[in-house]
Amino acid sequence: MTPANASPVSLTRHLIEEERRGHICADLRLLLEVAARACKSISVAVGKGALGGVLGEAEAAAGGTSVNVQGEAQKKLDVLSNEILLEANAWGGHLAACASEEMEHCQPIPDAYPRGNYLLLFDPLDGSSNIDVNVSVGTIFSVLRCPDDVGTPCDEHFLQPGTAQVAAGYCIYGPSTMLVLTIGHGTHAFTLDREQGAFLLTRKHMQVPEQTKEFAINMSNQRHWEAPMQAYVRDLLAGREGPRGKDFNMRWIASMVADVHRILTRGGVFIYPRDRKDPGKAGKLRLMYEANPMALLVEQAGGAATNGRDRILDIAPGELHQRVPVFLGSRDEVAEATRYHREHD
Ligand code: AFP
Ligand code: FBP
Repeated sequence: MTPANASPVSLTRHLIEEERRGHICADLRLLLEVAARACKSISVAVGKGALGGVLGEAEAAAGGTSVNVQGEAQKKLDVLSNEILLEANAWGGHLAACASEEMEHCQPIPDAYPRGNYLLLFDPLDGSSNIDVNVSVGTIFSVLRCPDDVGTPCDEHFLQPGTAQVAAGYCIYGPSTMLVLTIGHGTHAFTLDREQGAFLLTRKHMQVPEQTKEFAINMSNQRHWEAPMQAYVRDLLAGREGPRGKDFNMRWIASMVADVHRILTRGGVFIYPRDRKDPGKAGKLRLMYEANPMALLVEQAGGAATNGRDRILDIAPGELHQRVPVFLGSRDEVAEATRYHREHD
């Protein structure tokens, strides 16, 4: 039993206790500690802002703006955060390979270092359009087991459903820096104590309220949505006079980490639906780097996550950078949005 005046539990202690409970092995514990350390370095870079010379777009070697595998302009902090995560995770001996939203293919651990049994995926700096305007951004990560006897890991070894994740988390760089983590035994939040340089447990077993009156969606895309999505949002906007019988509020930060953090804290539904304007018409978000880790965190907090029809965590990925429609958050509201889509099919 923890005494009432006990000092706060650090991430290190939390992970050691989870290891004692048999929920993780030492290698996974060390991997998560390294990921958290990399997030601290990114937090320092983000926090310096203009003083660190890290704002603005990254330059390509050949001149002009650097673009990533998705064809999106890269910010200097996208590139820096990617390098920090790759470097921090290269030498620990617990990883076999990393895959990043910013890189076309996965990167096996260099031969100079021992190779471990895990695969790490990350979106190094999600919401990077917010960097230059000083609004919250974050890092999202997901951990999978590397299949046995694969030799040198390649992209196909990452193509596992979200249910196979052994850990997932994000770090939000906001007014405070917070790490939100699950290893499949609840979702817990740690706040960075900048004086100590340690993440301290500040919310154990986060719980997303089952119902909500708040939705998060980029309404400017409305004309590109399919019919059931149009109908669902029309009924939300109709408020208490409409079929839903209650008024809804809207929030959209354009930083998934920040929107999901709000939902884990006070409920809500986050939606990036199927969208005719995007390649493949599957919306903007990536299954492996954004949807899967966030879906696991939200489910572990009692919420739900679907692609409008089916559970996100059950989707069998076909490629590393696959996009997927995302509906996640308060359980009853995700069920309602999903019902509109299923009934339409
Ligand atoms: P960036 O990292 O390129 O800014 O993308 C962030 C994101 O994928 C996700 O965090 C947001 O929810 C979403 O984009 C916002 O997209 P819109 O700009 O289309 O609203
Ligand atoms: P609070 O300080 O009470 O949160 O109010 C903030 C605010 O005045 C503005 O910062 C913001 O633009 C606006 O409310 C948001 O209002 P709404 O809830 O109507 O979207």
